Amino acid sequence: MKQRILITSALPYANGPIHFGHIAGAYLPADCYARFERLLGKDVLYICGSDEYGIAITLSAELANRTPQAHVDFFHEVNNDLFKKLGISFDHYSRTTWHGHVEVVQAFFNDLNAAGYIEPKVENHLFSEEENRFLADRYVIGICPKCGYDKARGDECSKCAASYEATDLKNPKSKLTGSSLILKPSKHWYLRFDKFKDELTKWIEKKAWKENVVNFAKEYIKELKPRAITRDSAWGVPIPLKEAAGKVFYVWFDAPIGYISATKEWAELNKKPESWKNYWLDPKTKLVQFIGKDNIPFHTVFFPAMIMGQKQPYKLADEVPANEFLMLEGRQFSKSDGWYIDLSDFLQKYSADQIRYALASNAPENQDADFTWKDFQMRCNSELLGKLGNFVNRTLVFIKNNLEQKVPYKKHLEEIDKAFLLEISLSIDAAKEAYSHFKLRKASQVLIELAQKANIYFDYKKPWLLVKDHSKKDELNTTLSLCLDCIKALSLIAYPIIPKTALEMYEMLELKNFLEKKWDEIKNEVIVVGSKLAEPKILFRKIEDKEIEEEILKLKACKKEVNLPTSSFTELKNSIAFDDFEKIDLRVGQILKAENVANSKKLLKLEVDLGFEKRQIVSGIAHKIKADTLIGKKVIVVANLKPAKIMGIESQGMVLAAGNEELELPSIQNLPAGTIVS
Ligand code: B3M
Ligand code: ZN
Repeated sequence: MKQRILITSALPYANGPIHFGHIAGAYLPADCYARFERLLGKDVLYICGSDEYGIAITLSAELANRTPQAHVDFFHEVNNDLFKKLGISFDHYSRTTWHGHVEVVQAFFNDLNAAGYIEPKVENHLFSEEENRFLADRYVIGICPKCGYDKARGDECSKCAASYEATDLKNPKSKLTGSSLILKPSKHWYLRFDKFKDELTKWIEKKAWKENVVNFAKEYIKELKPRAITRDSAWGVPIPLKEAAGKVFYVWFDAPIGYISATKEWAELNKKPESWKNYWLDPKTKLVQFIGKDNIPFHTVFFPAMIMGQKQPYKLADEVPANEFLMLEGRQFSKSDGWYIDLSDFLQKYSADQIRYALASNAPENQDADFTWKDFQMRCNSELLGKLGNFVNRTLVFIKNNLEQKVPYKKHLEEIDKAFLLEISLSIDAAKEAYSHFKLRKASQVLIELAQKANIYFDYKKPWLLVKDHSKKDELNTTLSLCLDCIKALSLIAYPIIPKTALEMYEMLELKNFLEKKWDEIKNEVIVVGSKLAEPKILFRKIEDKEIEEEILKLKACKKEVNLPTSSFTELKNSIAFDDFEKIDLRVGQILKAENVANSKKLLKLEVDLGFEKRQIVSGIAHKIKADTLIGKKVIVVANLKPAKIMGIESQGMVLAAGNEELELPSIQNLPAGTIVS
């Protein structure tokens, strides 16, 4: 029987259009993997859908002046359409507002409850008497308990970056109406994640996943606490308890169950309502869950724990290939700051395959990556067009002009021909290996290197000279025959990443039914000598400098500069004596290394040279500055701060920085590390 592979991509919130960052993180890698495994002849089911509940949705809907339903209806379509245009080959794209989702979520809760994993607890929450509802932290603003900033958000302060509970804010107000809030007790249901600690630890122990994924999960498991899985809201899956009227499940409880309900919907639409069980209940199925790094704890800890508490033997993830983040020209994508690229606009000017290749070849697999317009242009022009497109075109045009457009024959193979054939075969195997381990950078590299080697072979053989010498007819035919074999190999290797182009290449060889064949079949397929080839087509268009310059200007023009109104300057703290200041030992430090802390949008782990010793410093600036721009910089370090642990990582000091939305590090460039700053 065919091996079954169930592939999922994180369910994107239906509150805005997806951007390159999402695509590079969870959709393109999953799609390439799904296409690859289908080519191997596996029974692949690739499932996704919109995440439509939760505070992120209701708040965004209220700000857009729409009902949550109208809001998710709108963005579900927007994203579904973008995925189609990008060629993401979901077998089903569902949504968590699908009616069948409720039953699955409630059954999960009932099982956990019956097994003693759920506990209710009454606590004070912020309540708006004017709106007659409890407000989740994202709905609340107030005075920061730490720095006094008066427009601090309910969960964190955008000025001093403090993080706290909404109930800690001074003078909390509703973000939408400005009404004052009171504390009111409310009952919520907690899932005892702590009870799964041992089982989770044993399970994760055996996983050979990416290091950052395993480490992050392990850290998380160490400090597992009960967590509230219910919210006061009218938008969500209702709790199946009488006393929980007016409450719904927390979105991170219902969303991962969405993978299962989406599969059920797929099965129903296929008129085989029980067939979802082949994927979710059969231990032989391989479950591969593609996500961005910010979703790691939910997929490696919370959802697995929820499954462990079920009576049904649902599959736990076999692979969680989480990716790091993709930045845009050195900064995080942010629609609200105007720092983003409109995807539907983009897809009118550039092809899906161009962006798929650009993102795959620069995939944020082991560290954050940066999308820049210049890099995009380089990859499209010099790699796709200059290497791949050029080789395919010169070969086919040559055969058209000189060999009546017919497939040439092979005669005697010289050493160089044999070497080229071996290269083709090894490249196919290397690509197979790369795809099976989710390595898109590697697969892209194999593709372009093979195209480059093919160009070198073509140039070395000089068919334009061979054609002039009748005694070289066999060599001419052999050379071009090998070039056609190479085009076929390139189409096979390219298919998962640039499927449309790959099929065009394959069909230009007048070969048919690529999608009905398997990887090895295509690898070994013989192109029939003497058969007529199809018309050569241009595969890629050149992207002009002018276009790229315009894109860069447009991006910079959209960027919103954030200036703080004078009224929001924080009051000065009480004066201190000079002696107090003298206690702080400030030194020049040179940053040697800077890397993002797995699973944190904000934290950077720095290695700083203080002249007399090296320090590890964890700094909450990752969301505002790119790690590699810091390397080599000399900054000011509080060198005698007591070491502290931040997300389990020891920080031995502090780097001075100033910033709100933008961030700057005061620096001293001409003095050696270790110099005293006073
Ligand atoms: N919607 C968060 C996100 O888009 C969330 C993922 C759900 S996966 C079950 O990053
Ligand atoms: Zn603050």
